[in-house]
Amino acid sequence: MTSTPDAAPVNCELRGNLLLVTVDNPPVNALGVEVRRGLVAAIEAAEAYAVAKAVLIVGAGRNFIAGADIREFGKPPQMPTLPDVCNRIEACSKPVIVAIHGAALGGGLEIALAAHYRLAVAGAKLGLPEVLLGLLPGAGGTQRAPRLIGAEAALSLMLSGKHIGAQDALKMGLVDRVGQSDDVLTEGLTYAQQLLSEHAPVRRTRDAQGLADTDAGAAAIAVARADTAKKSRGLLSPLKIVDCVNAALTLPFEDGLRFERARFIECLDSPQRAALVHAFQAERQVQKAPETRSAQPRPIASAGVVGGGTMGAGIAVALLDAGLPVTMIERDDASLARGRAHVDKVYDGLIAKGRLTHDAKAKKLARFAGSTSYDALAEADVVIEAVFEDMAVKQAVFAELDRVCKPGAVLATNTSYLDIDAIAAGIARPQDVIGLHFFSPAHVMKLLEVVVPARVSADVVATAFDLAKKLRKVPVRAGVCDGFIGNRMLAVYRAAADHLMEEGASPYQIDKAVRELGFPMGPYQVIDLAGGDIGWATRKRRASTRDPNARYVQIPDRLCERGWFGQKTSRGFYRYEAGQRAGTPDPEVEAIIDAERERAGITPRAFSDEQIVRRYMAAMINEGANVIHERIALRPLDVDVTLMNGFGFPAWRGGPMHYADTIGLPALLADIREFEKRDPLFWKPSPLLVELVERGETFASLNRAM
Ligand code: 3H9
Repeated sequence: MTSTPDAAPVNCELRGNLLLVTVDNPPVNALGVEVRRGLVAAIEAAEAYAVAKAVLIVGAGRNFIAGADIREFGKPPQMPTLPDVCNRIEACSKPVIVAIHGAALGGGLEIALAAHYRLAVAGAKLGLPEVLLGLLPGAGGTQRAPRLIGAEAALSLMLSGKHIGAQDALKMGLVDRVGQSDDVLTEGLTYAQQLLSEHAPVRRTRDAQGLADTDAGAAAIAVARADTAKKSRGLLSPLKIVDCVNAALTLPFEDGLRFERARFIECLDSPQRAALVHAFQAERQVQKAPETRSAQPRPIASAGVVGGGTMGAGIAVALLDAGLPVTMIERDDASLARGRAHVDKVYDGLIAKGRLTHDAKAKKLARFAGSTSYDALAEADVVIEAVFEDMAVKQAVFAELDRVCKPGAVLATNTSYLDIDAIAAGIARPQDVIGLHFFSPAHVMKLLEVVVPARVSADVVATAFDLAKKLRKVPVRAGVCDGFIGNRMLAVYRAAADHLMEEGASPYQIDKAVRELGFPMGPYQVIDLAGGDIGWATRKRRASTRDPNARYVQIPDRLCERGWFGQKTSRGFYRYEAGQRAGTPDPEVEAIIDAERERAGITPRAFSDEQIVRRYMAAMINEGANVIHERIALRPLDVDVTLMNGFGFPAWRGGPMHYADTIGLPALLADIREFEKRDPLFWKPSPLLVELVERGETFASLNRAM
């Protein structure tokens, strides 16, 4: 079905003895106030027309209904509310049938649950993903879903936020029928006529018996409660979902609805909801880089990867998973064999976890080829270089690519910090050179920094965004500078952590404070995981260009000099017992830190966790502001998406720039000015932060303005 631009958001049409109600609110038929009013009016009309014997609700365009309109959250409520709409549908005295195609999510599925009969066609995606937005299904979903499909299945849907297909929904009892074809209107009309001819009665989900076995319900709730307490650290809505299902089990329907409404409003008003909705919207905004509007992407049907190390292999897997044929180049047979082995290992890991079959692996690998000759890349549409991080090595690779690749091929580098303008300048086609900065493991991590050098043509940038979509990555447009967006910020906030450590906080306290903020790991756990030798090599390489007046904390070097590189050597900032990934604090490390403090002439002092977090976050945000100020990132939201998708920043805090707005920019600037008194070289307030404070504005105002 297609939608017309000025159509009313809900259209009613009599089709014989059936009232056909079409929700038509592009792009995703969200349940904004006009749609809610339209749906109530449609039900009233159905009640009023004697000729209408039943109601069929469908969605126009690509989806049934994607849920409540998230743009209305945080604004004054407008009547009718979505629970009112669902209740009105359920109360209708004539059978209400929904026919679902595309997304029936959140409030969209709640509309379906309130209807009396449900059909879905192949390709339908059903789910209650509110939890991912810091919410719970608040239009009766927590009360109706368990009654319809039982507490366990309902909890699983609501706590995971996952989408399920039509067949699974049928098995679960979420829908009554799966259409024979994907023509949702025809399927819906046929089903409705059949129900009418059978004199099918009005059948209300509130009366369904999914919770009749109260022992099974109570057991599912107990398991979910224990699991949620463990897994959903810091999150507000998951436990409330469990409470609501408990209410469904223990309270009459109307009371359960009231209970749900109160919990929903608590979630709606929480900063977590604001942060998670920001994260959702920001992830969509980053896809719309200026070049994606001004230029057409080049076609990408085949890819090459230069380098078969961990990064190259991960990138190859990401490309293979996107269905592309991939050619890997290595300098000799032994290196190529290692590259293949890396790719194999990734897939074997998935097979071991039951996420991939041997057959599927074989099919993917049938598209994988390796060569020691660059000539094998002659037909590739895109080549991604992932060789050793050294300018001369990279330039040599690009000279080869320039020699062998066909005109128009996109030539990408996966460098983490080298000057891509310099790489591009070395060859005859700088307009084709771009940065595609993947994060390790490259086939898993969602973030892809699309680094845009000065001379690249717009269609190459558009191609990079198009490729990111194929790879199911979240692309963020970044400018060229040392470390681009993410690693540049990381260098600064890690340095701030080192300063704290040298001044008296233990790495264990810093890690704990950062974890409590919501990060999965603290900075020293991350170093131990990645390998301390990586940062050490970079520090040594940069030693000659470092500002001799800048503060340099030597503690990490002292550990590396002992060969303590982290998990892989069983010692780093932590000690790791054989086979254990969790480390334990190491008194010898603490002694080394003490000695270093003494050598640096620092008398250690105590820090509270709050002081640690304030300083750590101030460093991160200040550098984020610099990155925006220098146009390395387009907007604050690009920084947020980068940190959330590549650096473990908790989505429920919305990224560092959103977080900065929540704590207030004047307070943040005051902190930075205070730190500046002790270390003016490190702590220079970002001009953008100063400007925003002077104007009384927020980072969010910049997201809106651009
Ligand atoms: C809820 O329902 C609460 C209720 O329980 C209780 C209430 C009382 N509202 O993702 P796309 C926009 S909470 C407004 O790129 P796709 C989106 O921002 C809601 N706008 O497309 C984008 O805008 P733009 C529970 C929305 O095809 C455009 O649509 N529902 C909404 O890749 C296209 O989006 C959810 O959490 C919305 N609800 O994927 C579902 N959804 O063009 C959230 C999307 O300006 N939505 N937009 O950038 C999705 O998961 C995906 O959008 C969907 C389509 C799968 C539907």
